[in-house]
Amino acid sequence: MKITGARVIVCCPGRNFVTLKLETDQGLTGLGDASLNGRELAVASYLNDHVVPLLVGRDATRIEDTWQYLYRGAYWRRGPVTMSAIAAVDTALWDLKAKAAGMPLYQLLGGASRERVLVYAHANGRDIAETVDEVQRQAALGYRAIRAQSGVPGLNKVYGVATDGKHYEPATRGLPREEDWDTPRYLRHVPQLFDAVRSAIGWEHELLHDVHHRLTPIEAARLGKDLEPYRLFWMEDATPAENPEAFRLVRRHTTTPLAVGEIFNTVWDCKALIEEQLIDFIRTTVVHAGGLTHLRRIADLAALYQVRTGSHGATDLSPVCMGAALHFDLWVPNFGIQEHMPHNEATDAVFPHAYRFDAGFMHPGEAPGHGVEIDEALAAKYPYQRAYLPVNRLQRDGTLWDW
Ligand code: CS2
Ligand code: MG
Repeated sequence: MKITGARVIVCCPGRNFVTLKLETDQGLTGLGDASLNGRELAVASYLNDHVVPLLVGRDATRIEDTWQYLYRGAYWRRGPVTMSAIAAVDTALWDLKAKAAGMPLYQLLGGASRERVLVYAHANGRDIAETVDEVQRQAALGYRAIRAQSGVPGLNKVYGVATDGKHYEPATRGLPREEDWDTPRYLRHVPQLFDAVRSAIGWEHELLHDVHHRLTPIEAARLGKDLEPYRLFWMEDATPAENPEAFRLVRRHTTTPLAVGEIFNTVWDCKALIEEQLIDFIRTTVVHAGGLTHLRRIADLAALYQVRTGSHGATDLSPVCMGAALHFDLWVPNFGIQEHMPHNEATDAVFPHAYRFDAGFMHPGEAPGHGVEIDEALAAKYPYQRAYLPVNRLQRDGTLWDW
C-alpha cells in the first residue's frame, strides 16, 4: 500500500485543530491529529513544508520504519512541534493499517485488556459552591471520576475556570490573556474546596485536581499533605517537571498520588520520573508524544514501575486523538484513566466518530481503524483563527509565572 497523497487540514469549529490526511493507492485514507494549542501553524508548516514531501511514495505499511525515519532523519530531535507532526503521521498510518486489515485499531495493538475505558470529567466553578454543584452535575451524568477546579477568592482569572460561567476554553483570540496568581491564597483555598466536595459527593467517586505547574516543590508537598484526608485519585502537574528531581521532594512528603506528562513529548521526558517511581500516572498523549508507536513504549516502561497511564484528553486535542487514545486505552495493560472533555457540537460534526460515552466509561467502537473521520467540506467552513493560551502573573508584583 503506497502513500499517494498527504494533506494538512486546519480548521476552527470553535477552536483550532490540525489534521493530517493520508491517501493511498488502495483508496484507503488515514487521519492523524497534529493539534498543538496556541502553536498550531508551526506544526502545520512542519508537516506541509518538511514532512509531506517525504511521505508521498512511501510504503504505508512500514509504520515503525517511517517513525524512525522522521525521528532520527530530522537530526533535530524531540520537542512538541516535531513530535506532534510525527504523531500525526504515525496515527494516520496505524489508522490505515487497521482499515486495511478490516479491524478496529485496538485489535491490531493486541486486543482488548478491558471491557470499557474509565474516564474523568471536568467540574469547574467560580467559587466552591458553584464547583460543588458542577461536581454533582457531572456525577448525575454518570461520571465515576471528576476533576474539580475552582476560582480562588481574591484572584480574577485562574486556570480551569470559565469566566463567563460557560464551557471552559483556555485559548483566546488576540494576544494572550493575562491571568493573576497568588500561591498562599490558592494553598489556603484548595483543601477547603475538597472538604466541601467530599462532604457533598461522599466517597464513591474518584476526585482529581490539576495544579497546572503553578507550585514550587515544597508548596506542592504542602498541598499534597493537606489533600491527603480527601483521598484524591491524583494531583496533577504539582510542580514544573523539566527538573524531575523536584518530584523527589514532593514524594518525600505526601502519599497523594501524582500525575505528570501532558506536555511531555518523548519517553526521555518521562524516564527519570518513572524509573524513580516519583509519579503514579503518566499523562502523555497520542498527539503530543509521537503517536501510538511511541506512546506504547512509554506505557511499557511505566508498567515496569507500576506507573499507570492517564492520558490527557482536553478539548484542544481533536476527536482524532480521542478516538486513537481510546483504542490505546482499551489495549494498554497498565491503564489508569482517560481524561474526557466533550467537544462542542460543531467539532463533533466536523469529526464524525465511532467512540461513545456510557455511564462514566467510553469505548472506541468497532469501526475499522481508529473510527474517526473528517468532513472536509464542513471543516472548510471554519477557517483558522489565531488564538493563544493565557499567561500568568503574580498578583502582588507582576512576575511572569507558570500558567
Ligand atoms: C489541562 C489542559 O486538561 C488538562 O489537564 O492541563 O486543559 C491544558 O490546560 C490544555 O490542554 C492546554 O492547551
Ligand atoms: Mg493538566
